[in-house]
Amino acid sequence: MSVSSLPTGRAAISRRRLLAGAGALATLACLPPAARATPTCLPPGQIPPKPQDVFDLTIERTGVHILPQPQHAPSVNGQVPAPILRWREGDTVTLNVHNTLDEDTSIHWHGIRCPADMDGVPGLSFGGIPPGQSFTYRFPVKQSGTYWYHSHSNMQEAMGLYGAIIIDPAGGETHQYDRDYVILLSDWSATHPDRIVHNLKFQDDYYNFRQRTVASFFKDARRDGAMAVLRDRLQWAGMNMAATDISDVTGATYTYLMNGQPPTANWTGLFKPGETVRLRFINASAMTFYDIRIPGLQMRVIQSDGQDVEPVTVDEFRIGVAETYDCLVQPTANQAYTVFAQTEDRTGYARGTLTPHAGMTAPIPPMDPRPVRTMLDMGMAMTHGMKDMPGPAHDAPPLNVENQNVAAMPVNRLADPGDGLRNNGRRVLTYADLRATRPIADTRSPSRAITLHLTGNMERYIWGFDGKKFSEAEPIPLRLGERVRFVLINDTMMEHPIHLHGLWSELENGQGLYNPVKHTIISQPGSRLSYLVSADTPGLWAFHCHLLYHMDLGMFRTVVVS
Ligand SMILES: [Cu+2]
Repeated sequence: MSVSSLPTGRAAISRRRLLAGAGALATLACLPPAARATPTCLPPGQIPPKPQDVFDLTIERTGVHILPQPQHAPSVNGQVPAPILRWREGDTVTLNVHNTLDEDTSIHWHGIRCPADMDGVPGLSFGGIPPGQSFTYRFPVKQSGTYWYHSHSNMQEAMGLYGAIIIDPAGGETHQYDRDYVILLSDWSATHPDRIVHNLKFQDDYYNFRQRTVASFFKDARRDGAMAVLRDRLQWAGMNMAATDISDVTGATYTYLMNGQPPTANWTGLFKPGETVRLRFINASAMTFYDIRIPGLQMRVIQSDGQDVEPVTVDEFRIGVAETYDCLVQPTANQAYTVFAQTEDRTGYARGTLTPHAGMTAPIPPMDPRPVRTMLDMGMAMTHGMKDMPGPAHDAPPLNVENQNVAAMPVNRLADPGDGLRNNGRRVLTYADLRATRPIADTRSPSRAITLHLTGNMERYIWGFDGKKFSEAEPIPLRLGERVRFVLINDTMMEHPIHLHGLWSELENGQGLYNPVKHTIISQPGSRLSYLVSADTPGLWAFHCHLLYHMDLGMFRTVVVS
């Protein structure tokens, strides 16, 4: 499809309004795939009626009208987000990916256990897909649940190249439900990702318009005492960090999308009162954590990262970039409900509606107060000032230009819902709640531990492991068949969603044989956590922070299983 074939200007906008009003299509990019057999273009969030095992996916530059101003984005079969792929456990899937862009591309199947040469990371798995060429991915599907896929080339993922994967379990679903929707969250900017990175390098709080003020000093002083507040402020000033710096990129430039639709377009899912609805939440953002709730409804969390967990009933949960959570909800009243996904920094939200009647809406709740980072996030919760700081652990990386802080007292934060979610009067999911429904397969103890510090210099916008960028670091070698413990110590003030390709990460959250199995694990600021990995698939695997700009600026390693 050529961009010039798309309606533009006023005609496009009025058509967009019509389509949005009908709740039919997210973007103008979503046109019927004329000559293509698969996959068909469904309304956003709608899961294809049947699983398939052969797909033709054409990556092309497409005009999209998510914002008032028209943009171009890399798309799959003309769709942003890319079409939902529905597979069946036990099938061998074939995915023919055609590149019509003028640059290399790739597709990575996030959370899918496949041979390393099918993983889709240029430079590790294969050479990438050059312009005008095709690549066929083929692998057996050995798992079920909710996953997603995205480009691993350049900044294509940040610009819209992502989509959902739903895999039907071979033995049938564990839970009964009447309706099934994907709720894919993402962040969208009119500014090119390279320009955003440039701006962050120029000034780390470029997108942070909410620095604390003199007025807030006196407000805090009345509450906590002037000396305590002054000491706290001086500490932050001495560290060249802002306690309000929650997200690097904010609502100042981002519009937050639900199934490709901005809050004004209001993605809508229908239900009949009394029905059970499955919602498959996927965070396909480049840089944004969301806190999700549906005022008036409780959510039964049944899966995390595609894996069944013992159901946990909650009012709210946080979803890190690249994580997935599946929930069941049972709306009984003949009323609409707002699916509310406020960003962690409270600078915006994605929003949609579950309703028995198209066009019915529910109130949008006000956003919660923004979180403020504390000494807990510095890994110094027990100390009273920088001077009293105990010496860093002996394995900690040195303080230098690439490492601004050392968490002297990193703590276990798995039972902590996270900054901005504590004591808010709602039952909020934590990692400590996650308990697998099946015991882990490999019961051996780990033979060794690999400790990694998550490090950075916020001011210079440098990120890494152990104070080293990817370009300076050696790969992490694992022996095929060995079982190791990864220990992550977060020396930075930010959450990092850490993703290991190709292998499972069994989070050690105290559930023993029933520890949850994940592909992406949030490391909270100032925290220490660990997970076990069985190195059961050979090859070169990417291991990185899934905040795209952190990955791009150094928080990336290669894991070699041989
Ligand atoms: Cu990160």
